[in-house]
Amino acid sequence: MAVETKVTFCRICEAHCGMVATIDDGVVTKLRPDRDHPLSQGEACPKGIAMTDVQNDPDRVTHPLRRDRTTGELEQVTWESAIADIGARLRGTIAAHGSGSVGWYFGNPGAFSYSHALWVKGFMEGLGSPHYYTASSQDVANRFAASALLYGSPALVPIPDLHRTSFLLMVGANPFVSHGSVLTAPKIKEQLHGIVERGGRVVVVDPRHSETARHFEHVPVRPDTDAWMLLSMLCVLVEEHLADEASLARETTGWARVRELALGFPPEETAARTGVPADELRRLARDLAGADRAAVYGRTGSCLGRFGTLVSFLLDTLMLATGNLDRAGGGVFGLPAIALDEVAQQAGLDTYGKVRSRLGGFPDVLGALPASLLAEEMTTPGDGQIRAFFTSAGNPVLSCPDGPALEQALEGLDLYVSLDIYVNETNRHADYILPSTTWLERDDLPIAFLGFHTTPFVQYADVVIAPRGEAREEWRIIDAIAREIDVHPYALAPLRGLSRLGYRMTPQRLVDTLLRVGREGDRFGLRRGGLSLKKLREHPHGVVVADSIPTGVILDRVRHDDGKIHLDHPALNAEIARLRTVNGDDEQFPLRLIGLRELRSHNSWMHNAPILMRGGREQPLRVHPLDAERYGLEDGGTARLASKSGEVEVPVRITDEVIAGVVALPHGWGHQGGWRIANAAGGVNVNVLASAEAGDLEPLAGMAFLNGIPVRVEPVAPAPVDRDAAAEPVTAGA
Ligand SMILES: Nc1nc2c(c(=O)[nH]1)N[C@H]1C(S)=C(S)[C@@H](COP(=O)(O)OP(=O)(O)OC[C@H]3O[C@@H](n4cnc5c(=O)[nH]c(N)nc54)[C@H](O)[C@@H]3O)O[C@H]1N2
Ligand SMILES: Nc1nc2c(c(=O)[nH]1)N[C@H]1C(S)=C(S)[C@@H](COP(=O)(O)OP(=O)(O)OC[C@H]3O[C@@H](n4cnc5c(=O)[nH]c(N)nc54)[C@H](O)[C@@H]3O)O[C@H]1N2
Ligand code: SF4
Ligand SMILES: [Mo]
Repeated sequence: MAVETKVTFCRICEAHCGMVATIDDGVVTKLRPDRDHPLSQGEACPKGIAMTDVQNDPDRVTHPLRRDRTTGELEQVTWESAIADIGARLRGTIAAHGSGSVGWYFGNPGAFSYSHALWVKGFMEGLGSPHYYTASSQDVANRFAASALLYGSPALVPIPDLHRTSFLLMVGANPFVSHGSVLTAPKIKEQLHGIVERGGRVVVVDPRHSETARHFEHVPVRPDTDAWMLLSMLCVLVEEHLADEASLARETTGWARVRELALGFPPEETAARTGVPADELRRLARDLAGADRAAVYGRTGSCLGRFGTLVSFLLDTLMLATGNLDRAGGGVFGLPAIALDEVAQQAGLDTYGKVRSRLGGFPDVLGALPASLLAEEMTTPGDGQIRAFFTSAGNPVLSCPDGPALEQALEGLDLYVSLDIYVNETNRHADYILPSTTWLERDDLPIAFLGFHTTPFVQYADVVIAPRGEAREEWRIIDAIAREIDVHPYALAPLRGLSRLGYRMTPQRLVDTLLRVGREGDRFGLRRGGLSLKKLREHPHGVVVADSIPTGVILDRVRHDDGKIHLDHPALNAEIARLRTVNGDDEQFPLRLIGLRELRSHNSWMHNAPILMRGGREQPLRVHPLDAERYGLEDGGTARLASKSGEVEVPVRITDEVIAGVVALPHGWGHQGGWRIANAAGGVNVNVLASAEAGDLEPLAGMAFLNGIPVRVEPVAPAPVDRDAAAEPVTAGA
């Protein structure tokens, strides 16, 4: 067969870089950055290039596997027998315990497939079970919750207008490594440097001198203290009469209350907790207020503490109070070709607190409940106990608090089915692992991310290569299971109706329709030059829809009845009051543990790619020299790291990139799945140190507390003598 190339785009992270795949004799042999992509222009990162390793990985699951519960052995079975048995067992569980006994955890890579995302949501809506969980309760749910409170819709989220801003305040994000999140901005390094080149500033608030902070101004902050810092900045704006009172009066209600509360947090009083000197913070607040066009942006570092919803609310409130929300160069609201916020509203899916979790009473955020509670939901008897469970593109044993408890709970289920491309630490407990597609094996139009593009853009990718082995697209697997139990897997009620009459929508037809009736759509021929899938196919490198995001739109888009942005919320005010009750120091656990993302890791699923694992990678704990000395740790030695929830042993790297009092360790390590290279790489599951107790979750979005966990360290072994031997590279098949 001839060698051919196909244009596509990477769907590992949110940058969605353009790629060109080389296919030789039915195998993807190479991925290179697409020079003709209008936004990424020939840039990509090591993970995108390494996707060929995942695509062709000998450890990939390419046939349906059934696990014998007594021996633990996995055996290959046919699709027909797998689907039939899953159907029969689900029917049994539902007949005995109702459809509310079925749960689904939908992991991060699932969000990078429109068809997978739509069909899981559709399946759960069709089934009518509230047990829908996603990675968002470990990631971003509180950002959406804050939007629900502020704007009346969880789906209205401002992004920093990178092209036009002259001052970017970045709180807890590291785009030099992550490449941006809740923000789609390929070549983001260039975009950030561009701000400074235009005479502007980028200020990075982070407990670690991160890869991003190293290039810009860095404000070291103690973990989990952003709420105090941001309230102090608001306090300065109020005290020094710097707030844009006119826009606040025009656009918001409730500012008076926030004003009054913020005055209770002068920088002089919060400095001891945040570690940011009062005069420095005052200057920062003045500079933000005085900047021409300022944007305030937070990401996981702002979401994974104990006050994430409040922090997200404060980030936007700072933009509002400085007159920068919904303004060029400030925080702007994308206008995507498919407006998910509108579709979600029409379908009644833009929910916050529509249902509450059975345990803990947490509000749903966009329909999802706190995944930290999964183990307890499976083991706590009563109506609504989870007895049948699915994971797709997820690995909650490594990504959520207290994986060991979840592993145990999974073993007690009537049925557990996973849709994945690997045997991972979670689905090794499944009854069935159903081989699924990689993004090279399915078409896509990334509807979840269109609204986060700093340059409005849309691209459709066709299938690059047929699924390996017997792998199937996730939506087809879901559809097959749904048919077995007579569920119509559509989130939109009219489609469920049509399905009952025998018409089953496909994802492609659905997304084409949404595109054509959307803002840029061709209205089925009524609008010449408008978009449709057919049209997008004629532009394989994608279509830039506009040069920049329109502003002055938010008051038309807020969903509150009075058409204003709401700042006064009893729930948030209670969070502000709760700040007074939490103790800064813990004698037993004097250090704070934060996470870390690495260029050559992607959460838990790329540690089996030989290219990325070259050079004997390990997962060291980053410790400041002062702490190393105080606790007797040596560089290259081993430390026992303990929290109230668990403990692990890790190698030590002494570095002043973390501030004193803070230790950092990446998540997604500690493999015990079917991936040989990843298993051999060693490392630990950092999330055994996180708490899955309901009382430890953030109350307004049920998010896990993963950054700023109180811990202690102690040495367990001296440094190995021969460090070169310890750094032997791990090779394929080891
Ligand atoms: N290479 C790579 N890229 C990725 C991923 C990956 O695993 N690897 N994962 C992807 C995913 S799923 C996501 S959600 C995004 C995340 O994207 P980002 O949020 O940009 O990435 P992180 O590296 O987690 O950055 C969080 C930063 O917050 C800091 N931080 C920790 N605690 C606090 C705190 O209490 N306050 C403040 N102010 N800062 C704090 C950390 O030191 C870190 O530098 O990245 C995506 N991109
Ligand atoms: N301590 C700590 N914990 C964290 C975080 C942190 O910063 N610190 N970050 C959190 C965040 S932001 C996130 S998003 C979560 C991620 O947590 P999860 O979404 O639970 O897990 P992933 O590591 O992304 O694992 C994804 C699984 O999907 C599979 N997969 C990959 N591609 C595909 C595909 O195309 N189809 C299918 N069917 N399967 C696929 C992989 O084989 C892997 O098993 O982790 C969270 N956990
Ligand atoms: S930054 Fe890397 S992982 Fe993210 S989309 Fe681009 S190539 Fe893929
Ligand atoms: Mo994430």
